[in-house]
Amino acid sequence: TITLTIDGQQVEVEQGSTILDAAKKLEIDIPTLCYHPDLSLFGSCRVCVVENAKTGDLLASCVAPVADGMEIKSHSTKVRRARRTNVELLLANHPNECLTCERSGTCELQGLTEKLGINEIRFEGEQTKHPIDEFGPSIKRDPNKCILCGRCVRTCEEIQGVSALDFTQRGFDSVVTTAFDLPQAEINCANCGQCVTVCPVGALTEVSEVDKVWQALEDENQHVVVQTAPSIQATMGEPFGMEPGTVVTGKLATALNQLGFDRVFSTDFAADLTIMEEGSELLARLEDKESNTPQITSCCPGWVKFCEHNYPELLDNLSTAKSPMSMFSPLAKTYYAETKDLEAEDIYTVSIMPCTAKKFEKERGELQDSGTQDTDAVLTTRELARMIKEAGIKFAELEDTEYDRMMGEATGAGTIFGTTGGVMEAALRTVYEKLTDEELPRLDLDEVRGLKGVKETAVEIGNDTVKVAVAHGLGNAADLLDQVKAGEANYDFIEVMACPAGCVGGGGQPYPASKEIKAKRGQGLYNIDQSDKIRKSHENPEIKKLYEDFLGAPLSEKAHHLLHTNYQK
Ligand code: HC1
Ligand code: SF4
Ligand code: SF4
Repeated sequence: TITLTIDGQQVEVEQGSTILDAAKKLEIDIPTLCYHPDLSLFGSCRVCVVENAKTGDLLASCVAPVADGMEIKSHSTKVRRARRTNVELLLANHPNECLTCERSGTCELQGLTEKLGINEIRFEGEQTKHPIDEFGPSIKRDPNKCILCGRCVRTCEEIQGVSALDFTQRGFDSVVTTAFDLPQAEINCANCGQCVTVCPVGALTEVSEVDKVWQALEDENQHVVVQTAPSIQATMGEPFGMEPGTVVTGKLATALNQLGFDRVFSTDFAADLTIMEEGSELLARLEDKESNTPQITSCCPGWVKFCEHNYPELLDNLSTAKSPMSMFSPLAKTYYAETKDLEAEDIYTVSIMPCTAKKFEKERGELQDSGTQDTDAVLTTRELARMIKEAGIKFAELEDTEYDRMMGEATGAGTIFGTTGGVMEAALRTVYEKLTDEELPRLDLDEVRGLKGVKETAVEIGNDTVKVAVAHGLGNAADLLDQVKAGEANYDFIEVMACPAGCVGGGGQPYPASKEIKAKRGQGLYNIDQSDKIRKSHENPEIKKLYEDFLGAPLSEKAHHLLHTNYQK
């Protein structure tokens, strides 16, 4: 170990640690900007500089290694001046749009300006001007706000293995952009929004659909039906100051009613339906030795797009079941519409998702099985929070109410879809009971829980052993699928979620989102499951009724028409 002092306090750390690591151990707060704990070290912004007391040198603490006997000052005059200068230089080339920027209040650059006591910018110069990319349905990129921290570039490359973004090498004009400067919608981008979640400023945001939804809510000719994704129940409290993982299901229902939605339904209900269809498909594949296994989940649009680009040969392995969101919407416009004597066109479907890729999913040409576009608008968790704030609703103080009946009943199985491993666990609960006609002895499948990149287990079902694997984060998924392709791994069923930790870590979730925060959100969903009376999809009474009254049976012709899809090679 190495011993050094910071601000006169002695600390011991492992060799190879950085000064920033040592400061963290002493709970000394050093400001950072380009640094991110999940990414490789970069050391470009020099906001984290500290002073070597013996030499007077300034060191970027996020990259500078510790040395025995080192004496560091974390907030000397020299340090504070350098930090201010570095941030002022960023501000000099940053548009003065804080008042109207969607990151106002969560922007790290704004936070630093306040923290470092910067109240003037001493440098004045020309500002770079780049075109804004807002051509796709999911992600808006404003290079003028980019501060070149490279967190998005590193996330897309190191975590997602996509490498859709990079720096151009043109000095003052240097900027983060896509290959050939193409709109993000025209490249291999998976729309996962992980770049958005790490952007410290407003350079990367979702494409907002808030105005569209306000309009629909005010239109008396539209019957507006909303569905909320599983993970939202454990994250929606965060923008209102509540602890990550706090369960706010009842408050969500109240808030959505107050906003004026005509029916408040749940994507968890449709997640149960996905399990019925996808589980039946798996049973069929397991029985037919000729069929393509492993079966791979298809509910994550980021993953589906990644698969279309990078693993077209595995598309036949994807479950043909649509995602819960995209099963829900055509049912809202047919099954539910019939009970109200409404046509599909009279119904406007909104889904509240933790996800930027769902905005892309809803635009897919094949998802029009109700006769119109099935899902009309997708709002991220953050966008719904903005609407709730704008409406003056005090979310944290709301009373709990219930979701509406018919498509609002959620089981614990549907709820855990929102965290990595949840789809697998939910599926096995149902597949086990369908295959054996016996009650599953242990519901919690701990082997597929937690944040390990790739998880695997084998489950004894009757006389069969079903081998399963779970990957979250596209980089981890690629590692797993390369093994499958090379014949080195042999699974029956694989769950893939594009975002690290699954939807609780989605690109549309509240800022900030560390690993610890994502783990708490996931635990929130497991807590809901644990306390639910019904924890298996096939026991959801509203799902049973849907099959009795409308669909017939899983994989029936009607189910195929409304609930299954195909993929683009
Ligand atoms: Fe998800 Fe899903 S879990 S994909 O992450 O299968 O977005 O939460 O709604 O559709 O149910 C997202 C979450 C969500 C779908 C479900
Ligand atoms: Fe990369 Fe995902 Fe961002 Fe696209 S949305 S640039 S794939 S991190
Ligand atoms: Fe969206 Fe969830 Fe997939 Fe992330 S893991 S892209 S939030 S569906």
